[in-house]
Amino acid sequence: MLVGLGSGSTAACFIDALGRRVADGLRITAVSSSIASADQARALGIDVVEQVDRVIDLTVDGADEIDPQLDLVKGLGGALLREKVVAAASARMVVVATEDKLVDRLGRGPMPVEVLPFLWETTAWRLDALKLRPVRRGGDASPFVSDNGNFILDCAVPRRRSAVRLAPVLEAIPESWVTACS
Ligand code: A5P
Repeated sequence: MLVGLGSGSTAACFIDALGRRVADGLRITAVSSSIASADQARALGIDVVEQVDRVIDLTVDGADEIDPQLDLVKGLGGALLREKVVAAASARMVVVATEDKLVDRLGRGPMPVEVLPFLWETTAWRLDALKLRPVRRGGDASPFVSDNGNFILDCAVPRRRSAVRLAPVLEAIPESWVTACS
């Protein structure tokens, strides 16, 4: 199988378990959604590739929020863009999460939006105009930089707005990616 690896503490547990199976002789190839997960997997003897020539069979990842429709917010670990690319390239995705991730509506916590550093402030203005109160992760002193070299703007979903309906609005902004998705 070609297996997609998620990112974050829950995905790390899965990678550990997968590493034990590989040590027992399981033969799989993996694609990772972050450098941290790739490093962890390789240290466990898992073959990790960066290019694929077919659909990923199964991806296992965590989530930050899960609503009753199984829509998710992801990205508090900062790996949202690659997570979304890996998920979209997968035939099947399994989300592993503890009960505290279940919410009535998305937006209990921040909704991360990954943006290009180039003109990032203009992107922040657009998010601000949508009343999402974007805050650059890490602040001015030490901004968080993703594996893709991008910044993350943590947004607040207004109480009466739907994060799911906001997702396509955000994706229409040329410089941003978001992972509030079905
Ligand atoms: C990483 O960018 C995130 O999407 C994680 O998958 C998500 O935050 C879940 O992380 P934990 O398992 O650490 O809660």
